[in-house]
Amino acid sequence: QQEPSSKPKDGTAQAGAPGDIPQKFTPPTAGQDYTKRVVMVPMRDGTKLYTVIVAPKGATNAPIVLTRTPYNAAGRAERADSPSMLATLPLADEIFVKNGYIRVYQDVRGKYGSEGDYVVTRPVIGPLNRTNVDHVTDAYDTIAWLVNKANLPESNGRVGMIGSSYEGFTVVNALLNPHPALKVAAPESPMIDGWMGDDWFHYGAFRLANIAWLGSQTGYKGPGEAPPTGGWDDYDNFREVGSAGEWARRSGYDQLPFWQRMVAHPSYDAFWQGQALDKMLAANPSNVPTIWEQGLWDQEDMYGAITSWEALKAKGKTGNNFLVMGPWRHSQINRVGYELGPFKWNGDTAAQFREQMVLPLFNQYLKDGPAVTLPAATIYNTGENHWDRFTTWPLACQTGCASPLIPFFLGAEGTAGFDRQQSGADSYVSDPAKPVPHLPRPVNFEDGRWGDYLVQDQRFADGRPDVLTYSSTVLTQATRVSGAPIADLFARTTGTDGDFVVKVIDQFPAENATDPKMGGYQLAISMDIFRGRYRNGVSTPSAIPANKVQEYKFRLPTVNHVFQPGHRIVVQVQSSLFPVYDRNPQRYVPNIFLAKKSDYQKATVTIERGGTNGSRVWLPVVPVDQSAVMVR
Ligand code: PG9
Repeated sequence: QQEPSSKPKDGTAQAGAPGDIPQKFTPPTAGQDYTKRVVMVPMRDGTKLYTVIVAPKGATNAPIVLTRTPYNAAGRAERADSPSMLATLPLADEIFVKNGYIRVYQDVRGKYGSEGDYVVTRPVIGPLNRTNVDHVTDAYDTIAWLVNKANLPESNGRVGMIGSSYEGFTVVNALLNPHPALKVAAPESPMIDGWMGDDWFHYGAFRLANIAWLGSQTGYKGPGEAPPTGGWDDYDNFREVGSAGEWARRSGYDQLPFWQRMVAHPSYDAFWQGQALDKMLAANPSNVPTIWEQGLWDQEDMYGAITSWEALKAKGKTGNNFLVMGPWRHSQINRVGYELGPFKWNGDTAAQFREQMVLPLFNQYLKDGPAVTLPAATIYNTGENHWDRFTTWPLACQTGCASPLIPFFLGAEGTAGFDRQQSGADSYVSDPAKPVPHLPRPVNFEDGRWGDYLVQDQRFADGRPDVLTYSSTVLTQATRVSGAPIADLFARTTGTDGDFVVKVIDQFPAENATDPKMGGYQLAISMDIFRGRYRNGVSTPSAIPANKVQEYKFRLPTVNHVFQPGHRIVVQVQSSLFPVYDRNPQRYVPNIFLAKKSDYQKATVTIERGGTNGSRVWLPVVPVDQSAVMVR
């Protein structure tokens, strides 16, 4: 009889033989056109941050583009598992790959592969951050490490930063004390002021839409899911539960420190003021050439890029401070930009931004490319469907612009116009049990409509008994608006608190022979919400005196639009926009997060019109021909 051999000649497995998984498996990378390495970059406090460096194979003297993210650096640096750097990195990086850049993604401290503790949009060192590290120091230390030839011999020692939303927030932090090697920056829809108009509140109205983010993002260090919401219709889900605080309690968000901080700071107090990055930039303006990007229909961060650009401009930063606003939803800038909802644009506007604006600027400062002549503001003209390139912006504003804002008055029987209207008033009952939805129901935040909700045809709301619609006559001439409208309502309510939503709408001609379903479309070109308790100051909430006329004045998102002949200018007013925003109980309570079901009450809201205190929207109306302030 033969002894069993541990080395069978036919290759079949034998008892006691090693398994099919070798100690080490290294697929050849010879065909790969890049190298990818993961390094733990040390910060000044000893914390190491997980950093993915993707470099073209054989690169020398190459510039670096850095993104600091809470969204998984490893995942951000891998669109596809491919030997090609172009396919490996995200679509928005194609401009950099084609131009020989080194691309770096880093996890912010405490998330995914990075050490340390995670603090949501960590405030800068100071009263709100008693440690000796923040995103300013982490960006500084990272850049110092990257430009050290011993660490990254392929680099030319120059760094640009880019990123959208939270990643834009980290770019702006780096500008507060830029490392000398940071030569150019592109904050895209950055989170700048979480209370005034970016992710958490708009003028004090809390954004229920973002609450799930907290669960997935701060419930776990790595990937996580928000707690389940229940039924399909988020309108019902949120309505049945009551306040945002009760929703948080039932879903477990009340265990999360950032949620607890939010509940402790419902007003614009030192907590929010102390982390408003536009104010910090104004106090400490950066000299780094910066291109600010903002979507004109950004459903998440609609506020901060333009206010930051304005803050720097006010400090004399002109030749190196550029604003770009395109016809985009949130972060669409990193994807394709041919269309939004039913609207088709003049080509891939997002690619145009990346290829014709970002790349030349980055090439200039990171590669000694030709000097770029970017205009001060490049803003898509959403009425004429093309880019406008302005040497100055805005064209009309309250003070200091070539043109003043012009009042557009609400009138009788649903009319509106630039002439002062006869005195009168219109009332509606705002019922928290039946809030006005932000989209036709059922509303589900995961159904794919969230990103386009701001371009939704507003006729679904027009005609509701709790929505007032005021229309101009049919325009016989084109009317251009270029700047930020200001809503200015004079209203009384039977309640002691209340919200005001104002929409500026372009209503299309009733008949459209080419695309019949677009006939009569109501496109909101600007809309926002204001919580009435803040009418006397955003940090000083107070009960509204019932049945007394009060003024509610607030800036609306920036527009650059031409209303065409045959269209109408329309304004809508309502008192809820749900469930994007939580409902106002309409009875004054100290903290709406903690409102009880019994606090919610119907209120009759009356909008005053005509006379000296007639409700109006101040529109940035300017002549249509602006060629004198445009570059081609
Ligand atoms: N808008 C998202 C966000 C930023 C900052 C805080 C919370 C959420 C984002 O897209 O990153």
